[in-house]
Amino acid sequence: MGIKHENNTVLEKQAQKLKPPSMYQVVLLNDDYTPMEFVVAVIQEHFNKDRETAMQIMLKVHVEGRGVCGVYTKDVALTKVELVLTHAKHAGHPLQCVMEEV
Ligand code: TYC
Repeated sequence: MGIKHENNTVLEKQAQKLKPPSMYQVVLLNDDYTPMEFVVAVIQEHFNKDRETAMQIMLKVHVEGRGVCGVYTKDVALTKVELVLTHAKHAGHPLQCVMEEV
């Protein structure tokens, strides 16, 4: 197109490389054993939600089987999943958490 600057070629190549990162939603799964209060605390602590929002997400998971807690870049989502699973395991609860590309 009509860009006349002598650096035009370099600028175009840089612009073409700048794709937004793939995003991943972190999803909590329901089970019959993890206490509701523990799930609410996990959502508050790991996904930076207030108590009311955390309660809504927990109840959605309880009723529908799954619920999105947040959407992050791949490395952040993976870290969230690992931290939640470690937290649940140490507390002796079977809570499951997965990530899915949006
Ligand atoms: N279903 C659990 C119960 O009745 C509560 C629960 C909610 C468990 C959300 C997991 O991701 C979950 N105690």
